Amino acid sequence: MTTKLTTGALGGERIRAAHLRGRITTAEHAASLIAPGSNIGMSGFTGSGHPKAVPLALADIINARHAAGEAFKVNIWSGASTAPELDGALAKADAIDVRLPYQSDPAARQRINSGAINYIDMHLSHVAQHAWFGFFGKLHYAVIEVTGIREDGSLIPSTAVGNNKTWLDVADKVILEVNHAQDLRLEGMHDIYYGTAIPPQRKPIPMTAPHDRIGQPHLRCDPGKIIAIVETNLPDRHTEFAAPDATSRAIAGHMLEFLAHEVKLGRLPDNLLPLQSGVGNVANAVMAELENSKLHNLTAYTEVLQDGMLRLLKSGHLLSASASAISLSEEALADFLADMDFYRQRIILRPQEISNHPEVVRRLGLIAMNSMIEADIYGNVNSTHINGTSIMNGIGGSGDFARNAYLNFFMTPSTAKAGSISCIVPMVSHVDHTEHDVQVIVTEHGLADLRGLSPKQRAAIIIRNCAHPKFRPALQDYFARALRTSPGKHTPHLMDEAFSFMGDWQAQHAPVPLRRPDAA
Ligand code: 0RQ
Repeated sequence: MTTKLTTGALGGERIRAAHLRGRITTAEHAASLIAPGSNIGMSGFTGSGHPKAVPLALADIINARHAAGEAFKVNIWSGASTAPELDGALAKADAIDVRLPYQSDPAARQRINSGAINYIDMHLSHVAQHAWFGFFGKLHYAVIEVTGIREDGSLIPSTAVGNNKTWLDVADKVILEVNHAQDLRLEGMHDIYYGTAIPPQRKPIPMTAPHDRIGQPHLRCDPGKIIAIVETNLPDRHTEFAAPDATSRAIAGHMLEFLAHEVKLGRLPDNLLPLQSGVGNVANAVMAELENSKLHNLTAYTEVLQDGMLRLLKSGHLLSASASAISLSEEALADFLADMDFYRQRIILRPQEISNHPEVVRRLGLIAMNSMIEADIYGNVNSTHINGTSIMNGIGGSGDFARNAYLNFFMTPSTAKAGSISCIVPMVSHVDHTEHDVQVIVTEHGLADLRGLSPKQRAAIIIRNCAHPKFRPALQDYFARALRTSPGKHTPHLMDEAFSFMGDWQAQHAPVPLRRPDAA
């Protein structure tokens, strides 16, 4: 893998602070300053705003050290997922010991599931405060991508804010990547709030509407901590979305019908409440359906803006969008750059401790919409694990939003792996969102509104409305037998069958198993 990505000839004009120009160097030199065993706070959130040259150079150094028989690993903290040149390169170099709080990289996932990486999968709103509390130990380095450095040394953030504010504040030493590929017109789009404190000094966060600006547009950084500045000219990772299909459109259709009904009942205003949308194709399809709806004057308070949200801003359905990052396909990025002045008036990018803050989420009353891997008949949701032992990505912000939202949806196609696995199961193999947090479950077959229902009432409606018809009889049979023979009748289960679904019944009747043992 090459690290010759910094041109060294980018001219330094984005480093307007004359007193910092002397620290401009190459990615190779900057990476060589990082010691083995270090805790490194990287910028980056959903493939945007991550450092793109120093991590690659570090992977090269570590590969060389490993080849020479030396041990060299580092601990990587980030905002959320990064990209092949960060998580991918370092994972392939077997360079990561501890990784937190979220990843979605295939190489990192493979090393986590083989046991090589110690992955700490965390609620994204917890990360900054746990760093201030000292729960993770000392942060030795912050490696942060920025769009530019101003005359006074303050930093123009790039396409993601994530935990940058915290990493810059708590790190001993700072390496900056100034990325010329990030548009300078991003300046002013960010709102960095410096009013957070640790208990018992905390004060309320002064935000009462999703578009409120409560901070400043720039990041501060103690110049004494900056040990290297590297110039790059490299793009973010672009996420391409599948066009909405019949399944994702059906899921979106059920949700919109439900929301319209809530408006009719007077439980939601005509323009709903601020929307939070998770990642992935289904979430994107829901946004696309909103575009075809009669809903207007919507707002968004979410953690990442994907193509669908941008289109909703353009079409006028959405008035404003607050997030921690912008993560776009190439096509959507072209539109974003072409119409930057329009988007600048409507988009605010914040630190993730604010975009995901339970206090703000509860006060604004969000409508949270997140994808899941599977749900069980009682409404427990698994967002992260395959077969209970292997991680997919991580909980990300889904817990921050779901537990504190006004209304939450968890959505999935009813089956996975070409219809061979049911995403509605007797008992989830891992719980991320408990039955106490989950309000509405949606598949292409229908929607289960779990509010105000007991476990047994929930089971009946989840099986009837959400399970795929070919798995429904097996689930109904399980539930009926559990009702008869379970020692406890509050949450009836057949504990010896719940995971190996479904014993004798399956051998005799089930066309296909609900959970395939080799699914990965
Ligand atoms: O595997 O890629 O090998 O085919 O899981 O599933 O259907 O492509 O769905 O891309 O929307 O991701 C929950 C993972 C859904 C995602 C999850 C397999 C399936 C496929 C992906 P393959 P799809 P999506 C915002 C909020 C957690 C965090 C969150 C996620 C792969 O949305 O990571 O919501 N969310 N954060 O085949 C076995 C099942 C399965 C299954 C799916 N029941 N059994 N495999 N798969 N269901 C983001 C942030 O916070 C940053």
